[in-house]
Amino acid sequence: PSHVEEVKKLMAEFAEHHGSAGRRVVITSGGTKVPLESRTVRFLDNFSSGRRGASSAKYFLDSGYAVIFLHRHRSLYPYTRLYTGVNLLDSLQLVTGKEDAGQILVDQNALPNIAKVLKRYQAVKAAGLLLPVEFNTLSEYLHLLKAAAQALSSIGSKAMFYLAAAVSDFYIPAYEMPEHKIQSSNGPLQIMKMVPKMLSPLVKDWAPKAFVISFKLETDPSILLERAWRALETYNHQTVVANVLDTRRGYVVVVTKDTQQELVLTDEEVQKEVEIEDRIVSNLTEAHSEFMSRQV
Ligand code: 9Z3
Repeated sequence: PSHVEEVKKLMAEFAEHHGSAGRRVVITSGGTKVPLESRTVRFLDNFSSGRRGASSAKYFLDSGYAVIFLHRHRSLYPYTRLYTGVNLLDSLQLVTGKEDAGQILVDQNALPNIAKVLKRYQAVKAAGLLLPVEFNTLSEYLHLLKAAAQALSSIGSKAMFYLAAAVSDFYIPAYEMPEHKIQSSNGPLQIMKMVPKMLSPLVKDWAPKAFVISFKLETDPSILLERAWRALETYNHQTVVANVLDTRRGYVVVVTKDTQQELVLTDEEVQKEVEIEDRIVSNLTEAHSEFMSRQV
């Protein structure tokens, strides 16, 4: 991607700025886009609103982690995600009196908890604890993930990778990609290749000491755990968080080689707007502590 060099610099600064003491997490979030033509009219997209990643970022920040937030352009973003349903202009009012001219009033009923959220957001920003990096395409995602892993390689086991982005399994290699819009008169499309799995080089080469968590998404619950185990066996990383599309907001299974733990929200918790990411993040930060203590 054209901005990869610039992003590498920011990531290196981010890694240095926080010294070797603190823990960092790279959160990936949102779906990747795979173009079908180099002058793209059509593309294949993976579903993800980005809520899992954006919400988790907040809980990691609350737990003292610094966060690289590698997310799909325009997917949900930490803190501001709480106001995505709000029309910003409807919640502002221009003061027209002579002395106050130019001032703007905020309707705090339209933006619930805005003062508290703004305070936290500004503190996180001022301390440089959140580095947002955007991707659109699968290829951008892969290059930027590699860059993040390399930037954090110096902090070893203090780095966590929380791979919640929905990543395409299929792509078209650049050398096979047509330049112009594919014509339907040429018949059905049979052009996709399998994406080489980036989890292998991430675990083996780019960040061999880091604590790595991947997410497994299925729509058929009966194959979920078997797929999670297979991923752990294939890639040899620490944890898979398994979820089913329809129930992902209230139920996940945290799977390791020797354990599997269900995290479930009760109806009462859902009503109180408890978020499952709160549970996932506290489970994983604890596991990360244990992982770090075993490395020394
Ligand atoms: C997930 O499973 C995430 O939990 C969701 C979150 C994408 C379901 P939302 O963003 O949804 O809150 O709307 N992410 C991983 C999906 C994925 O592509 N996993 C790959 C796979 O299942 C492995 S890396 O093969």
